[in-house]
Amino acid sequence: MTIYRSPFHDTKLPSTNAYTFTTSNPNNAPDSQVLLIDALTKKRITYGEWKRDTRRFATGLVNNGFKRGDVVAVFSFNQYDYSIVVFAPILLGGIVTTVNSAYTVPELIHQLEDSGATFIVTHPELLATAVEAAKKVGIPPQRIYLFGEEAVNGFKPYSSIFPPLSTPESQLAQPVNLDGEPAATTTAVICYSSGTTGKSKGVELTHLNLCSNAAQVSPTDSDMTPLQTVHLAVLPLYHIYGIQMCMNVAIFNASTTVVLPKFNPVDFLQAIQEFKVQTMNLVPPQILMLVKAPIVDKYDLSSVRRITSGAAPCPPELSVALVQKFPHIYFRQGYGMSELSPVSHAGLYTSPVHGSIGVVAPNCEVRLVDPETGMDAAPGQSGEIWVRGPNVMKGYRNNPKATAETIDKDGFLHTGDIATVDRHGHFFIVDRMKELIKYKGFQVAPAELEAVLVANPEIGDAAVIGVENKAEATEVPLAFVVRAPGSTITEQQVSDYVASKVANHKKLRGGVRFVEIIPKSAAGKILRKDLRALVAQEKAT
Ligand code: 4UW
Repeated sequence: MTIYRSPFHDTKLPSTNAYTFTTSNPNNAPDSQVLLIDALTKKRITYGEWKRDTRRFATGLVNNGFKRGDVVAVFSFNQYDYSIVVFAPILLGGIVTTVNSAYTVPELIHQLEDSGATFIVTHPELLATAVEAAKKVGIPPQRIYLFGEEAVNGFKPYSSIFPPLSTPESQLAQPVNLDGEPAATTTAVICYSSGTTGKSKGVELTHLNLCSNAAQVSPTDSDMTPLQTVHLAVLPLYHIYGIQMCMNVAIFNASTTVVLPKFNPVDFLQAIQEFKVQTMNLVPPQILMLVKAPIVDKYDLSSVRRITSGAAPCPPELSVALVQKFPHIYFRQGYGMSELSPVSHAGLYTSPVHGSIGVVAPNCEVRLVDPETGMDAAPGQSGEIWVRGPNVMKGYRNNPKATAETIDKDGFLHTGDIATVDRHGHFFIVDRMKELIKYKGFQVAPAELEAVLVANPEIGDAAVIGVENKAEATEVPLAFVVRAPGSTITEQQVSDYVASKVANHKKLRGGVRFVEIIPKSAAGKILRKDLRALVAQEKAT
């Protein structure tokens, strides 16, 4: 059996409470250093204030009935103080589940129910959705708190449950001691992912998972510059890429993080220029914008030193164009998956290999396995990436079957991604065998859209696949639809129907095609590869 390992030495695994680890401050941020800046309002929070307010919120939660193991759902687009809300339950030995802010009521209900959330922190703009979903799952209104400083319709800011500022530190909640084994068994975060198949599932990540992955990424990060940088958090903080890179790792690395509530080119470029941003984690469509959009030339981006791309493939032509246009920028790709906390591979800024997702992260063991034979892929051939390491999730919440289908008895997690590796250990993703579609880095689960489609009485059967949209450097979902007998439903009606039921990023941007029959295997599984082949064939002719 061939196992690929990191060119870096294994790192010591920090088996402790993730709050304790993140604030252990190995990079010496003084309490007076600014930790967070709201890019739009310019409000700031220092390291000292962040630690104090995280403990004040934790204290407030306990005073309102929060117990160890309880779950807080955070349902918001980016807020500069988002990490305070995330780390308060974590320090108490509780759990945070971060929710996509575009979710509709049914999508939110699913996550609240499945995670077992009993508290919600949301934004006034999303309050109506949160209240409706909370009612359905029995979360009382007094356990719904808001970001911001204003009460809305009787719902109060989360800071309203803080004890007074004069409260002595000794009376604020302390991080629960999880040193050793408890860090490996105690869930800290549940993020939602469809994994390799089916609908969205709760990925349980432990304190050890989160701490380990930050420690694993660190050596690949620090190969060139000091860690303390001005970092831009433009990725959604509810996604694992944002949770780890823009919060956990950024705090651990003593960065100052500028937080952008939502991505739009003007605010993004303005924030880089104004705050002299040095490091950013991005997704490929944002790289495309930096390369192509004329507006970029109006801004001074000379402060930027490092850009990482991940969550979806970044074609080599795109990253080459980026570094040609901005020669002062070092670029690398990383590769991750919610179930891997998330990073298993990262490139090195100083020796970029365009098109590669990088080398194996320390403490990870990787196999490339031929999906047909279950044996090691022959040298030079592609295979499915299997990963074993301290960053592999505890499992899917309430779903031992899906867990067993994803993590084998030897502890390897089967990613569903197909890759090759060169003789220097650089990995290249060449295909995806799982069902997942990535729209601008956001997950779209075909099974979920298919369930929405077939719930419409005008639709007899349906299948969804991802197709490439080169102009936007992303995949988009395309639906194949069989009309129900007698139905005259149109493409537009199908698109509008789906758009009314799901979050914006799941819309059928790849279009709708009517077919007579959906190709299926004898076992009734949709033969997506046949549909993909059909699209490829049409493209070729
Ligand atoms: N190239 C091709 C890539 C790549 C990719 C991911 O939504 P999830 O579960 O998770 C993520 C996490 C991404 C991530 C986090 C932290 C980090 O540093 C980093 O590198 C910079 C990336 O996306 O989706 C997982 C799936 O997304 C695809 C792949 O199919 C994977 O299984 N994916 N990164 N560089 N595809």
